[in-house]
Amino acid sequence: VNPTAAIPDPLIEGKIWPTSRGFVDGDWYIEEDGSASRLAIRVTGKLHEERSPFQKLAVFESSCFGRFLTLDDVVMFTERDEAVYHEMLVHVPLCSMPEPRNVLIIGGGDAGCLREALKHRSVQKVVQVDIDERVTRVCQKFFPWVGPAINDPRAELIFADGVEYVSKHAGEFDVVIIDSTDPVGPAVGLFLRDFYARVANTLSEGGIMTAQTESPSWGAHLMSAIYPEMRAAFAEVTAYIGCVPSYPSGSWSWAFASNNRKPHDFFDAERAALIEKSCQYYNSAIHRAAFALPNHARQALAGENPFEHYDRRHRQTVCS
Ligand code: AG3
Repeated sequence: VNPTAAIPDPLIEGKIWPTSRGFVDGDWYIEEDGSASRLAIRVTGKLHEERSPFQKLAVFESSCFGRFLTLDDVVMFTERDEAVYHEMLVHVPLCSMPEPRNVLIIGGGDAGCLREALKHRSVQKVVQVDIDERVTRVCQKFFPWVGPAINDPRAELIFADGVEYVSKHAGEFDVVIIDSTDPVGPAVGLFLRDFYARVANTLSEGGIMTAQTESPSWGAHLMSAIYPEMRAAFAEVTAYIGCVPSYPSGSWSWAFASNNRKPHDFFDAERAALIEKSCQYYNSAIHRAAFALPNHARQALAGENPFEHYDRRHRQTVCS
């Protein structure tokens, strides 16, 4: 008898194990991951909460992480370490090509990626397509970078379904950045081969897609499901990693995918040296080093879950 047989395919069924889910307990915001572990942030208050047509939004205040945004009770970013995530998602692809001009961001309503992309002088247009306008409006009120970024003349904000948008803009973008939530519920579509094939289609010759792809340690089961989907649509797919302390396990991964460019084919060291002056995390050495992957991450990229033994044991304990 295979006790895990009843567990549906995580990505296709949209039922991921484990899922992150947060709640407030006294002074603590607690995010529980698949009933296996918890991340806790001491909060000093809740600044905002609302339900948009798409999701629940909340903004908390904390002394140590600053303000943070949650969507459907999952931490999207904290002021303390959002720069790590956004810099890595944006500067790695942009510094990997000579003159990036047109950039597309799918998701990213908080304008963190937008802010970073606008740092590149060759960039003429950044289109941000988030389905939920309320994310941008709420972030505009609580986070200082949003106003300047969305008012930049090179920024174009579209509030619509990213999947539909990429279906209609073939060959228009040098870089496409997927700044999504976790692969649960409505976001699952942003992790499937159909979507990636459409993204590949929006890229210009030599174009690059980057995407957030969960934790290589705690989310290895997710990575092992995501990367084969990506490889179905792109010739070159690899991952790079970094440290985002407020995400589950703290170690995080992003995908680098292209049909005709590999990570180290080109690196604009001069531009990186300029950009890194305004960065919290990104620099030339990090750019190169981030592609060095531990063996368990290589395994996940190949579609295997290196921690399957623990995950299965936990599923048996919690799901039965
Ligand atoms: N995107 C969400 C990354 C996933 C975080 N997952 C989690 N905490 N379980 C962040 C959007 C920021 N622009």
